[in-house]
Amino acid sequence: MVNYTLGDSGLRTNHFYMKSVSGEICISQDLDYETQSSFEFPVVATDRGGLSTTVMVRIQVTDVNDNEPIFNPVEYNVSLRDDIQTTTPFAVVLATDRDSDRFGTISYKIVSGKDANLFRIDRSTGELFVTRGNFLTRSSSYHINVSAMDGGGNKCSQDAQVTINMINSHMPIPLFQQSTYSFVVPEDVFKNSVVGNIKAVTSDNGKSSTC
Ligand SMILES: [Ca+2]
Ligand SMILES: [Ca+2]
Repeated sequence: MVNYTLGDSGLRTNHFYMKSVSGEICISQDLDYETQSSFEFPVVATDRGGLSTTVMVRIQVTDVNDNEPIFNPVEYNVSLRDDIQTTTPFAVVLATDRDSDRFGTISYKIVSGKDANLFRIDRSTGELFVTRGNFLTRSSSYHINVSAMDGGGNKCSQDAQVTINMINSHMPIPLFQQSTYSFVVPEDVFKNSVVGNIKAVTSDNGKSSTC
């Protein structure tokens, strides 16, 4: 007769227990691939005489599609010049999904909105485009909803809402002086301290001014 027990690190996982007579390893706590995808621990077999031997057991958890895509942010407010090209993305929506591989691969789709046919979306990148050149504005703003679905068919429970505000291409718009800004800040900085300064420039009547 042999008695089976979990070794030290096996006891620490709390996810498994051992049936001491049969040698069956059983689940004692919910598994979550996204938190821990594999376990490794020793199992000790001891005979009646007190002699024992140890073997390492490795358990691989496989992923299931238990997460849906989530938009972050859910609301987008973008400005669109009426001279935008059909090949230039004017905004990007972003959803994430904690699952791996195809269960976490997202495809985007415009699902509703007045005048939704004026816009298209790259289903894999989430980039938004206009569907025709010389984008003549009949309205000062548009609203579309975008849905996200993963490769296993799970849909986001909340669609992204995109508000598109039209800008006359003849009107100057402010431009940042740099395309990116990086700042370094110590972790013990006091509240209300200035982290950095960003500046945009606009051109009014041919003159430049900061704003
Ligand atoms: Ca998923
Ligand atoms: Ca999963």
